[in-house]
Amino acid sequence: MYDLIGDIHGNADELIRLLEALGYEKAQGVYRHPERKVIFLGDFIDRGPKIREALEVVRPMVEAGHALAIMGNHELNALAYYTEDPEEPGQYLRRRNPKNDKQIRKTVEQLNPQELRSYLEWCRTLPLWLDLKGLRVIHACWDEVAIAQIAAALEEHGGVTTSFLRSACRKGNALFHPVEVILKGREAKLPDGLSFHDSGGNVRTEIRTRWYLSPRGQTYRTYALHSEAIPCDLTIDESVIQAATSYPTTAKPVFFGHYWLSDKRPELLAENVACIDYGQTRGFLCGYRWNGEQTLSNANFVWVQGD
Ligand SMILES: [Mn+2]
Repeated sequence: MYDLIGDIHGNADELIRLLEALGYEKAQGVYRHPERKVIFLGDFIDRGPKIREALEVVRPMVEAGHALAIMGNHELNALAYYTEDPEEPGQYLRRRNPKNDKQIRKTVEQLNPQELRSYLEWCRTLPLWLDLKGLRVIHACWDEVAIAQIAAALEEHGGVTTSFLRSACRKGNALFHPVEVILKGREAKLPDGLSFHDSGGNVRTEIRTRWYLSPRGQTYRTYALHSEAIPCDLTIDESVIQAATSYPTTAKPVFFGHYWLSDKRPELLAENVACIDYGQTRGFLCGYRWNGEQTLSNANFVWVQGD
């Protein structure tokens, strides 16, 4: 059975405390449990103070078979940031600009070039989702159409190659939208003229949606994952409804991270939908102890709080 662990972002101390709280012990340099495995939900790097130490826990667990891991948007971004665009020599698939430089800065500061290279090659091998017996795991959004497109492309490109990354990183290319959806979630534009400030202080005109729900009959505020910030009680526009999908209540449970649902006690989003990313920059790291149940339970969240 599996223990799911949300976005670590270089918070190795919290990771070790959470593993220990879940009964994992270090032996021959690798955390392990006699009966269980971890599934890491991606976003291991950037932001936090102990990125190397976090990777030194996660990667050996995966390589020794004590854990599975999927890719987060920060891993894909890092790969693209260091992959030169074959069509535009001297340019990288992820643009070098102040915003993108800032996102990866802590990782670049904390890892030496050899470590970074080795880590990126490992990242390239990570799956973008897992569809296992009894559960599904993805970084941000389970979307059948996007997943089918990406699966076909992985086959065609032979994995997360430079050509795959190029298609995923350039607006207008075939993989841009599907990869955005699964790694960053679905968004919906607010009615004209409306905007809000996100938790980072950025002005936003799009909401991050509760993609697992049907938007029919909802307002922008109720359909948003971070609803407290949304200044709009208008009913969701028909164009958003037409483009939306939802996650069937009868489908296998799905686990994801990414959303940084801070300031509250971890809580299921639906009986078969669990986000386990709760604002770890303040030292909060969340997990879910899964024992095969198809109806998830709030009692199975496990978390540690930083100092
Ligand atoms: Mn993320």
